[in-house]
Amino acid sequence: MLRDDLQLIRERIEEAHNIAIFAHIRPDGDSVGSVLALGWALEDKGKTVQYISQDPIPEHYQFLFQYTADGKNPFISEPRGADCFILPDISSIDRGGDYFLTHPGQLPDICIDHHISNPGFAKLNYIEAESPAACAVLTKIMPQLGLTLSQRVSSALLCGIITDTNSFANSNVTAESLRSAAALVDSGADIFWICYEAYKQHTAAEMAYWKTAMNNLYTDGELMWTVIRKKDREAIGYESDEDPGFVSYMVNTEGIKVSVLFTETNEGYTKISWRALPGYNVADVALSFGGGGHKAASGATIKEKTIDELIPVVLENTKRMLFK
Ligand SMILES: [Mn+2]
Repeated sequence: MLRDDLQLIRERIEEAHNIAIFAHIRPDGDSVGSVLALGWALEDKGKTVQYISQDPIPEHYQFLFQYTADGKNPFISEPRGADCFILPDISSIDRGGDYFLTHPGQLPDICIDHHISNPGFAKLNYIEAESPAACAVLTKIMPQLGLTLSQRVSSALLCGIITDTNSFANSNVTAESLRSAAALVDSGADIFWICYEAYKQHTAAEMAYWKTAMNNLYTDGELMWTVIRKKDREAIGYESDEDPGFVSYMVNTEGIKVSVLFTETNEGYTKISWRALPGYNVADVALSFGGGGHKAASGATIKEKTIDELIPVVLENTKRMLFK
């Protein structure tokens, strides 16, 4: 069941005292925004909340921490003694990190998500695949869960919607998500400030990353790709293996329909990110490599082969599946 009764979800939340909310591995703005928004709204209801992220929170989203009670990062890496587990924006249980894999007796209680590939792995699921962000789903359903959209909750939710829609410019934007965003602005979210902090402001190291990405750029018909190796990132002082938006920039090149970014991660794995224009479904391609995502944006991480072994295989499969 992919869309359980919201009343059941509300009852499950109301009977809980100590709630752990999980960011997904390598959290993005929608993950951080949805965890903080849910957590703050639950704290406003008197609940004890644990904010869980196995991986560090990217600097771009740390501006939201100024809304925490002590102005500090509230995230810890593992839950302790929680009686309810909520996983927003998490499309499969392994995306929640190692905790559920190493505690097979613990099942997530509630998953609220927008990924079409989500199988409904929690006890209670609410998945809206047509929604552009988990934060957009939450904006709609939180009032029905008895949770209030305060100014800080609205700011976190708008951060998620803005980042997952590429500032309302992706093909996944719906009229409803625009209405949700407008409601959040009505509740006090500052759209300029959120866009600037989460999205526009970039570091000198990110500019050097773009230079590297440009240098490694290749085109084959309607397909464009680039490669970011670990040694390149080390040479320019770009420590994170998260892409600061280059894969989306590539797909907006005239004549290009699909872009692929190959990143050698800090662990030496290969992370592949696909972006596509409407009419091309890269979710299926990612799925064929054990990953997942959306029609227009998807990803996979592969440990078994080196980046140089993978590049020709991935490009060949991408072309075969999308440009028959
Ligand atoms: Mn999302």
